[in-house]
Amino acid sequence: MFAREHIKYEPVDLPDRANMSDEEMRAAAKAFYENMRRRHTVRDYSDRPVSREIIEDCVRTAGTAPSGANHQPWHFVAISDPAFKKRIREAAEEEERRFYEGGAGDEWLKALEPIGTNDHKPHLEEAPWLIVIFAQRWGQFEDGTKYKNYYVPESTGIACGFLLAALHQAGLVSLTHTPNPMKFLNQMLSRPDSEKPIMIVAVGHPSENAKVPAVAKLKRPLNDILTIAE
Ligand code: IYR
Repeated sequence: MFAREHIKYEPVDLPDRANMSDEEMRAAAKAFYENMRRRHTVRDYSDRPVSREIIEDCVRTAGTAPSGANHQPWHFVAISDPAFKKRIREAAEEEERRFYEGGAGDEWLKALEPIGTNDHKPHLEEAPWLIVIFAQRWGQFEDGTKYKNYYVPESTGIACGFLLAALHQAGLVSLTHTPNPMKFLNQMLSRPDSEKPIMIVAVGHPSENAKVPAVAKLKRPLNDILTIAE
């Protein structure tokens, strides 16, 4: 944790080295791609429960993400309590009704058509876990004095990416949900005003008839997303 006693630079030997051959590296890069391209954003959940221990390990992984000045400007709230999930669903659906009834604007609604989303969010109750990620705009030393955080959107974005990869690696499916606006989550989850809710990640197992939008599987080809200068 960022603390006053850790403010001075102290180099230590790099603790972990991969030490892989070029061939092993090629195989590992391919295997990871083959694994990650099988990650799907899923809205239909079964009632199979997920142990808290798995969620804790996935959040541990998220917490290893790099961050501005290593301040780790994030907090995760993991919810399995059905009453809590119901309240979150109700509040999120209220925001989403305004969004889908026109608040989003025509262009945004058109962009969402192929994804098939609407203001109906049963997955917020059906998924066994919801993980809410908060970004911390500033932190506090033990004596209550404040310090600023840096690159907060980038840092929390990377941590969310790690979380989604960890959940997939654990054999789970997830859905990133961003009700708009999300401020209600501060009050509902008793988080301070210094924190901004970034997203809700629904987590669980897919239902037997789970569907995904066909367009979600179209990924831009490498030559479209990568330029090489060598
Ligand atoms: N927050 C809304 C709308 C939404 C927006 C985007 I951009 C998406 O990729 C998907 C949904 C919702 O969750 O329905």
